[in-house]
Amino acid sequence: MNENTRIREKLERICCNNLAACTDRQLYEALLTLVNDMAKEKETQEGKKKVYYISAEFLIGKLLSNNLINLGIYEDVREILARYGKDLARIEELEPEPSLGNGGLGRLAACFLDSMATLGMAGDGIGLNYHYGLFLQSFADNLQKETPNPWLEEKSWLNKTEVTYPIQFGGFTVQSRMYDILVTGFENRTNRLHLFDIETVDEGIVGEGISFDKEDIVKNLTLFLYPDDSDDAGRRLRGYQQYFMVSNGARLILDECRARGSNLYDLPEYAAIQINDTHPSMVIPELIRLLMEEGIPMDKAIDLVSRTCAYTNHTILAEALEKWPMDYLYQVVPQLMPIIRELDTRVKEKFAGESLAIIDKSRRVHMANLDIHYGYSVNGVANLHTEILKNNELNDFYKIYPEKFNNKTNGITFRRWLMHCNHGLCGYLNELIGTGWQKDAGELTKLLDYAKDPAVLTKLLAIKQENKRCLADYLKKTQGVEIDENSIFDIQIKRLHEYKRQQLNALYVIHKYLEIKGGKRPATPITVIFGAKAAPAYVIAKDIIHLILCLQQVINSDPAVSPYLKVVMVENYNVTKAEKLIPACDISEQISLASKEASGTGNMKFMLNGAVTLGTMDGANVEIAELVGEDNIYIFGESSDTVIGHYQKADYVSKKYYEENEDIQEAVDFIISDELLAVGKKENLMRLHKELVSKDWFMTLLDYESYAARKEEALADYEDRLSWAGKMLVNTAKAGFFSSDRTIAEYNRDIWHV
Ligand code: 26Q
Repeated sequence: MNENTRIREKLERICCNNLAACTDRQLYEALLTLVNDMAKEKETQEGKKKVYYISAEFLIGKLLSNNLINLGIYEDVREILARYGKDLARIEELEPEPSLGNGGLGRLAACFLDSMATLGMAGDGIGLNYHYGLFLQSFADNLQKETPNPWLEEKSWLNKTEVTYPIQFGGFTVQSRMYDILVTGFENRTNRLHLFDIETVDEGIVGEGISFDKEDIVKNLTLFLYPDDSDDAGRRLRGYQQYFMVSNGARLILDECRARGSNLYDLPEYAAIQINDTHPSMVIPELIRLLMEEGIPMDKAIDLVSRTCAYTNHTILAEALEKWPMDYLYQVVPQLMPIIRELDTRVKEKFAGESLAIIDKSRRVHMANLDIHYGYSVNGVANLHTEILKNNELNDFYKIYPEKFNNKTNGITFRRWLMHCNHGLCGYLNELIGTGWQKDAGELTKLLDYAKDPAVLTKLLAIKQENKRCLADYLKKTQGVEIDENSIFDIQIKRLHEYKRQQLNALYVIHKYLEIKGGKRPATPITVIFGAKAAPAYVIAKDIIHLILCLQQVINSDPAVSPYLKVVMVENYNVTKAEKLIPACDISEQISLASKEASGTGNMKFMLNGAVTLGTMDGANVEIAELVGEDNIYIFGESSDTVIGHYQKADYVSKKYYEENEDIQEAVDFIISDELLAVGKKENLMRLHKELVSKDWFMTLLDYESYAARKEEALADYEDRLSWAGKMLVNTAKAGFFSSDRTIAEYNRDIWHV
């Protein structure tokens, strides 16, 4: 019996031998069962050691299609369904997206799970089962509105387990339960993502928008994923969430290690725990506490934990480095405080510097410092980022623990970010260079043999064109906006943050608008697409969204301009939308202020799909630039050294740039022009204008001139389509380095050793 027949019979059995009569919903649920059954067959016997990737976020996105691909049955299933007149793509649309992450850090965790399973490593994820993922974003009156984003259904990817633990907080105890999502590797083993929850969560306490009673921990503990910049009232809840996550995780890890034969004194031989930013850092004192409960002396417990835990840093933004006030911790997790104090005392006995302390003079616990002292590895997520950590932010630590520091440049899974999202390009690559690249991404360089082949270049352009047509259709269908599929698609999609500088892009849009109104039309029309959510409490970020939405309204309804320039702000940007946007992109905007974007991973996804980067020498852009060479990327802006110098000397004055450059002044002042005020809110636009002219902490105006000049160059180069296609080809060909399979192999080689 061949594979296709076997799968058809299985699916028929699940559908009670009536596949033909099934609705799409029934088929979706049947496919959940099929995938789960087949995935379970690949849960192989474990070796001794296992990786535990603990993270407050796993931005997994929809799973159906990826699981079918990884199990090697995508084509079979599509074809079987088609025989019955069913459309797999339509069925996929029924799947709700689990948005269990804010952005890069959460998506990275999801890519890593895919790669660990694909490489055949025993590596599980540990996190929380948020009932509502990152808020749903809608636009009204050119403003962002937030509503809850449910994803749990009667039948979902979650498998309820029998694992439960009593988790003690200051003053009360809750009973947890573990739910598992199976993680399929590409033609390899299955691992698990363990998500902990409590049964008392009450979705009924949600009020207006995404508001809810933040004090009622028993009802709200896993209700919401925390957006990254929230109000003070929610901080304590975040503390409860973090402890709940790590206490469950620590117990599970110890139970599993014992079951695999550990006597706990050999813990580092059985587990490697990767701490994804500081959100899970309480796992260190919690593990020490649990080991001591087992009768292990404190010195030994500290030693064991310090050889088991490793820490990844994802940011140098001071406001994102977690510092917990001791008073909070005494309230939330009093049982950890004696341990944290002892860990701090030991540090203070050994090292004098205040910057190295775990507990500072304001009685705040520095979670990163805890990780660095009591973990065995500290890694940054791109070369430049790691160098900045070593030489600047964490220099005092680097001096005492040079051997702990290492770099692991981020990566992305090519299963989702090429095979699943770009069937056209994937199919053509298979034809041209074979399928070896799917297992060994380095083989994409075989494409370089065709760098000057007009037939290949023409085909790449045709694939891009088709993806642009699909995106135009999708945006028409979902948002009612019409865009010209023959225009240049210039895309910036990522969280809204001042350091990522969506405002810089918006200023250029204004400049272009005024230029076109003045009679200077671009050779090819331009469509500037944004997608971004702003943290609900981040005022300026929301003002920037307001500006973009106002520009969209003014520009798109101006008949003299809109044939040549359009602005689209995609509503509710998420993983599913990224999968449609990225394959259709011509110009990838990666324009953060140098030194601020630790790595970026969207930059890699665009590159892989044949977009050309317009970016600063920041994060992984630096490595992209080295790989593709200067002819195949548009770099602009001041270097990280210069920027860091400005911060150190506090000598950046945005007003100077505003006053001395007419283009800048004209664009900035347009924010508070009559035209924009007619469609926007005076308060928001005035505030943003003032911010740019009198503060501009992330130095937007510093780089405006070089940004505009570089973008003009890219737009001009686009006119020579074959030469542009050559750049596309080189970008795809050199993207192999950014496979998360490579990243995970490096983590294993240097840190985990499983
Ligand atoms: C911290 C304190 C209190 C509340 C929330 C937070 C918080 C939440 C989320 C802090 C940071 C985050 C997320 C950070 C993040 O996504 N960082 C990104 O990580 C990517 C993967 O390494 C990098 O590519 C990006 O450059 C980095 O910005």
